[in-house]
Amino acid sequence: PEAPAPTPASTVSQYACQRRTTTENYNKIFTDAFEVLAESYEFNEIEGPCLAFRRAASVLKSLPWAVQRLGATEDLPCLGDHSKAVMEEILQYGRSFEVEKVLSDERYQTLKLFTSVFGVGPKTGEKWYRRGLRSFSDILAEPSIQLNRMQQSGFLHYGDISRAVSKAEAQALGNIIDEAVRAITPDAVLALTGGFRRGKEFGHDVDFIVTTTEQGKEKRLLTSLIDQLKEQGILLFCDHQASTFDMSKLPSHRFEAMDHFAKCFLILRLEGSQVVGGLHGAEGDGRGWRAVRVDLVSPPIDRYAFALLGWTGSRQFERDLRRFARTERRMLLDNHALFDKTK
Ligand code: 8DG
Ligand code: MN
Ligand code: MN
Repeated sequence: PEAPAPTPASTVSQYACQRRTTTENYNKIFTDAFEVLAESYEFNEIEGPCLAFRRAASVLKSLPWAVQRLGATEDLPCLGDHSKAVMEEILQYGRSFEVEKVLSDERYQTLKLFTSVFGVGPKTGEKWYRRGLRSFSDILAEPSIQLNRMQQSGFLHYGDISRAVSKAEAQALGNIIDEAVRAITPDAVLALTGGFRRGKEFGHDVDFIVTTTEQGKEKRLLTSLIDQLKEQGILLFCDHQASTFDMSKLPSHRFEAMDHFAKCFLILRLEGSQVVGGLHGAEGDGRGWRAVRVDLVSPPIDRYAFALLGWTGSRQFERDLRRFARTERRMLLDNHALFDKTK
């Protein structure tokens, strides 16, 4: 096949939402390094450089070619001196010493491990680290630690939910949820969103939007759906957050990472999934089912488009879409609405 026409670096937009990006990443060696550094800054609550490395990674991911010399990055946006220095190291030595230093750092390793548990964020991870805890057995043996319900499920299903979810598994879950919502109401609307909507082959969870064409009926739908899944015996964990959405309070002028729609963070039991020995022990071996993380969000139907757009991701794409709306169009975008600031 013919090689794709090279994208000139000077035409690459600073906004992720203005860049055509394939699912293939030709610059993984650099973007993996940037992600380690971004995460390390995140663990230390240093927001600027964290975002800068994530932005730089996003730019490199959009290129249909691999960067082979630093000169090729000259006209690319969002690559600062620090990013370029890391790339230079990798180009010259095949690895970055700064990244290796982070990877061998005990605090980074411990926070990375702790935050890999469902329900454990950087704050909790940090708290446990400061108390001298370094491993899961340290945590589970510490009598003064009260794990919340989410963290208990996180540990219980750790092996399964650390394992990537395949597209086939996402589709199987989609069928189960589709059948369940259609049993509740014939006017149900179900959409697969998140990474799988973007065409990814694997994900860390499966994200769905569920609603109905009848405005207002959606809140009962989510509750009924959870009851259905419980009756089927496949609900392993459920954290249900009721809607706090209020149309009259829009627009919200502050940047909001979270939206106000009813949603739930679930762990579901998926039958008949091919479970082979995974990275993290033999939890699933020979069992015929696996645990999967599922997110459901339930906006009223007149907010459907915004919810779908907001939950499709990626996080960087969403961030830049909002920044583009604000800076280039004088508009406010979030998961609820789009506002023209001049009107
Ligand atoms: P992955 O699961 O395959 O790792 O990737 P993903 O599907 O892109 O990530 P995600 O963490 O499942 O998030 C999907 C999108 O949903 C992402 O763009 C952020 C968006 N999102 C919201 N609100 C919330 C929220 O309250 N929690 C989470 N986890 N994601 C949210 O708009
Ligand atoms: Mn997802
Ligand atoms: Mn999700």
